[in-house]
Amino acid sequence: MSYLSSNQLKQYRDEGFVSPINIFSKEKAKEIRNEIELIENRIPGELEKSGRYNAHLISPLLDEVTHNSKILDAVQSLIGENILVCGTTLFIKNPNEKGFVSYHQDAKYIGLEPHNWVTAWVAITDSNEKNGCMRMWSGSHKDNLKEHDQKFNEGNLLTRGQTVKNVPKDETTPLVLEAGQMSLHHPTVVHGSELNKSNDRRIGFVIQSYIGTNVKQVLGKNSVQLARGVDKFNYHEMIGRPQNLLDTQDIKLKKQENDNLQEIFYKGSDKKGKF
Ligand SMILES: O=C(O)CCC(=O)C(=O)O
Repeated sequence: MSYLSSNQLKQYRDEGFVSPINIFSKEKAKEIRNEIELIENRIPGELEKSGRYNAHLISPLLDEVTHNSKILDAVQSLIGENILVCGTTLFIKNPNEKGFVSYHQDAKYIGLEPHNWVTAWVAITDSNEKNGCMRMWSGSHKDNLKEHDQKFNEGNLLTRGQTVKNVPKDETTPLVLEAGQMSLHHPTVVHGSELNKSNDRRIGFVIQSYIGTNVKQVLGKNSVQLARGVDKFNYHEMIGRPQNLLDTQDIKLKKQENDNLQEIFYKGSDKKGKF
């Protein structure tokens, strides 16, 4: 069992995140990395641009992570026992590419209300200051939603290049993780990440997000999987879990879900970015 301790709960309440939490071994992380790279090799482009979303629908190993009971115990400590998965994102930063994530709040354009949800960032490779780990503006989750500039800027791995102004970057906390560890962060905590200056890839598999069954999608349609408990609200369509790697029907489902996500992420914007 890995329900959060009272210290971890206090960290989440005070700072807006909990980290690090051990989930699986480095060997398992390597196996998962191999599956991701096998998909990239077998179907070039499948995990790029808006294909980076919902890879758990085509990969049994990423599905296994998404439904991992240690992760769900920790998540249950924060949002209760009835838990849905409404999506996942692969945040991959290759060496020599100019990828970064501007400081933002997840809740700004994601349409999930109320904020009874949490995001799990699972390290598939080590993630540290050299390769551009996430950095958190501690305590910023207490202030509700902030204004975001929409920059659509080069190298920005966010849909709209959404950016919160005046973030005290020198005071942000780096979330250093070893492969197989995770962090959990609050819907309104301001966070971002810098360039990967190492010689290897930095891969984060992000369950974005685990939502309580009482959470609605107010900007569009988000299908879900039941991760734990029961769903008495029935706000969302339920979808299945992959049995095999790269099943043709699963690839179609992923594409459909990702098209729906585009509608949500770019709602009200006359411009679209590459994700
Ligand atoms: O992977 C990163 O560097 C940023 C990810 C992020 O913004 C998130 O998981 O909400």
